Amino acid sequence: MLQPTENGARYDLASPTAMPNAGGFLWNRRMMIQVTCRGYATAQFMQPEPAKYSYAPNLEAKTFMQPEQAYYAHHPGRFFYVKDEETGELFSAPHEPVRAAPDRFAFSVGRDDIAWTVEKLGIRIDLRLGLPVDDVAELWTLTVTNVSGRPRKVSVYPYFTIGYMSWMNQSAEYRADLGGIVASSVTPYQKLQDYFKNKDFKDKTYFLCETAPDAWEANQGQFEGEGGLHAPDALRNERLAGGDARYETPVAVVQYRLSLDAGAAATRRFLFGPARDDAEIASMKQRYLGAEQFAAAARAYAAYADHGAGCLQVETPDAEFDNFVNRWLARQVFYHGDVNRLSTDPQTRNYLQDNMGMAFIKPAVARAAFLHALSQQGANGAMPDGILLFEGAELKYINQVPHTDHCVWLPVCLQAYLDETGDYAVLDEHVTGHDGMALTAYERISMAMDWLLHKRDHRGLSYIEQGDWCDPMNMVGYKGRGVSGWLTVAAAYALNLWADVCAARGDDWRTEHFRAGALDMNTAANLHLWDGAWYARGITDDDVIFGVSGDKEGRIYLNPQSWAFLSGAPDEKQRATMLAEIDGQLDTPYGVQMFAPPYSAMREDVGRVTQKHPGSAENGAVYNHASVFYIYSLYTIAQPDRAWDALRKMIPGPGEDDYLRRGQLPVFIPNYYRGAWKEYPRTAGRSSQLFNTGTVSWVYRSIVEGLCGLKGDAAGLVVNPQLPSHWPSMRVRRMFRGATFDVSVTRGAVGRTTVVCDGKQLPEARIAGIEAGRTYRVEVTVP
Ligand code: CEZ
Repeated sequence: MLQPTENGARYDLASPTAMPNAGGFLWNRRMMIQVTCRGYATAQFMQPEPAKYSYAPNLEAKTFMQPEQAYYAHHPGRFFYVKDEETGELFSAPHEPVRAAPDRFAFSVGRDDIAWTVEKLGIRIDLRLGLPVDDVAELWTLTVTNVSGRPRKVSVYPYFTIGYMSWMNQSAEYRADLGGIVASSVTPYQKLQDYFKNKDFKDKTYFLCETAPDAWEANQGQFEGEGGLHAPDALRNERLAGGDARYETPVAVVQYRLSLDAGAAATRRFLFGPARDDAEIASMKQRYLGAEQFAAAARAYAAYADHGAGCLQVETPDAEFDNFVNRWLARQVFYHGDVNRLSTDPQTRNYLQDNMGMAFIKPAVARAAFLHALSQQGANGAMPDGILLFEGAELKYINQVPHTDHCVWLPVCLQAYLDETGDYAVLDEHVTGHDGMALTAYERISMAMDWLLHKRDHRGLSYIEQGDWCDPMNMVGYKGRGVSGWLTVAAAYALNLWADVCAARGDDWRTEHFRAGALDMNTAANLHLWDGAWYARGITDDDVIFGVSGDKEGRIYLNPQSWAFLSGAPDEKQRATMLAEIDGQLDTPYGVQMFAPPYSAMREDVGRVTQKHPGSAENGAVYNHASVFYIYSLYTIAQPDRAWDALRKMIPGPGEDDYLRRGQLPVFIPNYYRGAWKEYPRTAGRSSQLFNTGTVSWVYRSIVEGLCGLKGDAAGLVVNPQLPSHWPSMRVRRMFRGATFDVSVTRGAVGRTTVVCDGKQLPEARIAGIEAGRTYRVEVTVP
């Protein structure tokens, strides 16, 4: 049903019904498209805020990307109807809207394209979607092949949703001069100032055909008639009627009437996208629409995607895992770091973590991002809720809700960059902040650490206000008194990391100051939050401790435990009970739940998180971001087996049962899998299908630093692989500071990790004096 092809470079799904919501995504700097195996598509482009060119049939609310999107008959899609002219039989590729059972089906997701092969009625349809690197457009290739062994007459009708563009003005018509259907609209607005903002918008949607069609229809209602989308009236006629849309819902449908000898094939190319005016449409056509142009765009896109290759290739006893890490993981990390989830005001913590991932892919981008984030710091050291990326961008959605954790991510994420590059000079860069002061990055992050120290209550615990890492935990502290257990230990971890940086600079005063602060917070956590076997999640405005053994729901949360491992709050005995409780209460076959049991009803002193459906998102899902914090923390306390177990569960497969349950191809990590494993076993494990997630940068980091144990420090590469105990060996190719390390790790009768580098045994498990351009052969023996 599902298998890797082209040596793992693609994944092919052989059924349109087994995993109906499974899809793939493509992006470039200006746009993103997610397409399902059945042909539904969600696309957006930046102008500079996210906008659409293929709309739903009703007015869509503007919002951020949602998990578990529901698809419905008129959901935007890219469909190709095929009609046998002799019998009138109909099917559509990829699968919607006709839903005829195919004789053969392959949905194939690649790094640079998404493709289908669908066979029915002796006709084979091959489809391929690619994107240009620097423009907003979909490049579609359709090939129709007669595989029936006799001459055939068929009509093929590409159907591209344009949808409800505007309540002010929308229309569409066939434009022979441009060679396709062009829909026009006016982005609806009411405020005068929006006129000036919107007037250069790309309010047209074009569908251009390389080969002039035999007929067309631009009016959705006319096309569909009484038959419905699965059997549209228009397809009963010999030819489409050539209609237009005049303040009616536009669509782009064209017809090719093909006579194909046995074995013969016909290829058609299309360009679909938004434009401001006819001139832009004409120039897009010239730039992209043609066999050579498509080939050139594909080469350019491949070169772009090559930039996201990352710094690691692994060969372990688990081939599917290797394939995911080597082919897909870095791609998803690169997506986040390169386009910031196609938002103009990424949440500060997301921006910093996504760029933490970029430290392994394009460190210069990460560096610039850290400095850019610091330029928006407030005079009191606080970081804003979102980082504005463009002139005129505004804080929207969740960024208008005060969260208290943003400062934490500065040292945490920067550490990965420093370890990867050794570029401590970044700390001496001067950054002019919103406060107008030109301070060094070092001074700014120190200010942020002081802000964390300051924002604490009389017990020394961190205030939460309307949320911390957990966005919807909005009512623990809205009256100004509630505190976050997670943030308290997370801040302690951040302070400890920063104290190390201060120490390396010989800044004794700050080193002492921040170390003492971290110790104070860890002590406060142990005094006020330790519940006997694990740490509480927080204490509410009304002084109710929660995330504790006395709670029926939300009894144990993962984040306070993971970050306590990182902060060093628990002693060995505490660590042992915490791990046992996590195993017993949070672990599931699909990963480790963010907390358990999920809330079944609103808790007004915890907030919106308790209103989400139990087992979805932050309400007790296997929320992969939380789960990977745990994995990362496990590597820091030498728990390789637990870490591996949770890490492996993050990737769908390898068994067919697991794929079906998750409903997702192993080409990305989603933001969550349904939890509530005990309460709602039927839906447990189901993927959210949302590929925007802070998870992936941490997965990459956990694999580089933890599993492979090849982490940089100021002057070299520290070697400490942490294989799960059932692995006898693994190989790693690691690119680091311009050099390449071919590392083979084997288990042996040694007391501690030993390293032989280019034939010489090293005195410690650390490679120093690295020369860029060189390839090192490294043999590591682990106990
Ligand atoms: O967004 C993520 C945030 O982008 O939720 C994480 C948070 O740490 C990330 O920064 C945990 O809360 O507001 C909501 O209820 C949503 O659930 C968002 O918080 C959530 C969505 O998954 C965004 O795609």
